[in-house]
Amino acid sequence: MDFKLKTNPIPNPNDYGKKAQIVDLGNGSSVVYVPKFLAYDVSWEFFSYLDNHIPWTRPTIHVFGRSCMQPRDTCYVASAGLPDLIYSGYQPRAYSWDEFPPLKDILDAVHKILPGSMFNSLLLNRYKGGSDYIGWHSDDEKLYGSTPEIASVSLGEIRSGEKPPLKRFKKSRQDDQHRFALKHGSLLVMKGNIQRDWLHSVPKRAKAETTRINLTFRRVMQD
Ligand SMILES: O=C(O)CCC(=O)C(=O)O
Repeated sequence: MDFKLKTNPIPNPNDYGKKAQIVDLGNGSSVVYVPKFLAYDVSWEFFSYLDNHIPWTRPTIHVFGRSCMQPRDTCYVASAGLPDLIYSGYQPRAYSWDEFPPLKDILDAVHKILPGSMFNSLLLNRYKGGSDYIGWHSDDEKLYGSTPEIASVSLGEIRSGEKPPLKRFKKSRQDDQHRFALKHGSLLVMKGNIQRDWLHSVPKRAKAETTRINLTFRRVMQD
């Protein structure tokens, strides 16, 4: 019987057809960043559609035994028949892809650049200014399996005079952190063991005034 190694989990930048940055975080975790995933003008069209048509809500969540308002707007879209998503004691209503056709166009583009991915759910986040944020966390819900691939598309103006919004990855020590500037129209993919071994966050930014929208595509496992 012959054996061969499975495909190396660290991808090749050429596979993405566009300029990609690939960061190997070790132990089977990696991040792929494609700064110009969607064209600039098209990205603004998507931004404007989503800003105006998505039924954004700002739910109450429960974290560390306390109730608080989630510090960003959110909406959940998923294919029919999937197990419910519940996070921080909150179960979002699952909207259908058919209600927001442009989301299907973005999903198609994501599937094209990530062959083999079969995303069936999407969490949308809208950060209306610098005090909106998401704290350190990992997307380690059982729903997504043990090594989920998660594709994150960012839309929104890069604030003038400021650094762009950041996604940070942290393991345990302060010096073991990676920081990514998430540009308008960019794609960031989290792969392998990253949800098991790393945390990520989008921190507050004191002077930020403009809105940023982020879409995270995930695959919910079915029995
Ligand atoms: O806005 C982002 O880039 C991150 C969103 C995120 O981490 C999440 O929804 O779990």
